[in-house]
Amino acid sequence: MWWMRHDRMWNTRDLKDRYDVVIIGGGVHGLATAYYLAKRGVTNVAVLDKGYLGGGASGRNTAIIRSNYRTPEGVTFYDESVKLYEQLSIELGYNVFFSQQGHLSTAHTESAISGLQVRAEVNKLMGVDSRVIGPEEIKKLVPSIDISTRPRYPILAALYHPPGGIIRHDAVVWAYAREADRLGISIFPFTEAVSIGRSNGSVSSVQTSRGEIKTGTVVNATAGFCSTVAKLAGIQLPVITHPLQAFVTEPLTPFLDCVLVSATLHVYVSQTDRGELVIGSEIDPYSSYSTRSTLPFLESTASHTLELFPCLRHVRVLRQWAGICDMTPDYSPIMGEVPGIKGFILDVGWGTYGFKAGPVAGKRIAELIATGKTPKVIEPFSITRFWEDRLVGEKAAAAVSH
Ligand code: PYC
Repeated sequence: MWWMRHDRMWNTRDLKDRYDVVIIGGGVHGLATAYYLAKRGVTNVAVLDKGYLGGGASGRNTAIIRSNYRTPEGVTFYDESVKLYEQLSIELGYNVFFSQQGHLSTAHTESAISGLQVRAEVNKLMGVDSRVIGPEEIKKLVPSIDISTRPRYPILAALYHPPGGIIRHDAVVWAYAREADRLGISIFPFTEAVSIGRSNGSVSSVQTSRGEIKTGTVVNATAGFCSTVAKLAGIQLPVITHPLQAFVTEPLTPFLDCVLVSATLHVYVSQTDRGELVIGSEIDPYSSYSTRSTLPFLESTASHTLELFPCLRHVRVLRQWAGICDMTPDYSPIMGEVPGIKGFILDVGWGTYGFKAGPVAGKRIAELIATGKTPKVIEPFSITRFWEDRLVGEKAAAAVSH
């Protein structure tokens, strides 16, 4: 009977001693890259992950999708990702529950309003739907929000971005993995890269916990661990890893169908299809690879949430967790080949905004590998920008990580 079949989402294969491409990192970025490579006919590809698929940043983020960035480069890039996400359930034949319920970034000071106005104008110029709205319109979109003058920082305005929303992040990872596998990609969870070989200015091999692989192309898609993996190839990245924490409440009757972000209060809130509230804050202020949760985070984030939604004061917290984020100095990612090391390709520096970029990053890194040409949309994010003095400053648009 078809409903009792337990087909595996992806197969277990033997590790070969040579692949055309080795992707380190089995999260949304690595798996999307593999899928788009396979669509281009490049299938002799191994995806390695030291843990289970999607067990790093892909399974720990708060699943917010948006393209309301601050720079033209950022807006163009993330807009392509939103468009790919819109088609993903159909393209991969798997419901990823993308709910484009709209995204609100509130302003609680005059200077924050100016910042949102700049973003709205850049968004509009690049064809992205965003506008600044006042408290009355915010209240219509989110009736339970407190727009009174009671809070210490009352809400003055918000950037409203209708295409933004939330998604089921596990479903995205599984869908990419399943389709990549079907198209012939080899996926190896619990397989750690322990060293990367170089010869004559190129990468030449990856030593793994299960044996050596010869290859001419290695993709580093390891998010919070990207600098440790880059070090295996002898490269130091301008990246510092910080923990980012979040928590989820008990399920509530649906009352919030808009993602709400307050950079001033360092909090973002959304409600899942199951009714739970997913709530997060800024990165922890210290560098660490720890994924432990802390009580001070929970206390401060919960109290800031109550400034926005006093009606939640009796709601119980179900669980909290942490991920780790690879922060760059300009809050933009680093993508492309490393000059001087042929075949070593970076897809890193994703900070607190990596999940929303998975499809576009995967598609464009695959294009770079398949054609040997850097696609225009990722050109601004080359590592060379750090010594060519052309940063892509996105700090003002990073939900709350500052
Ligand atoms: O950039 O939208 C964002 C975000 C939300 C949570 C962490 N980052």
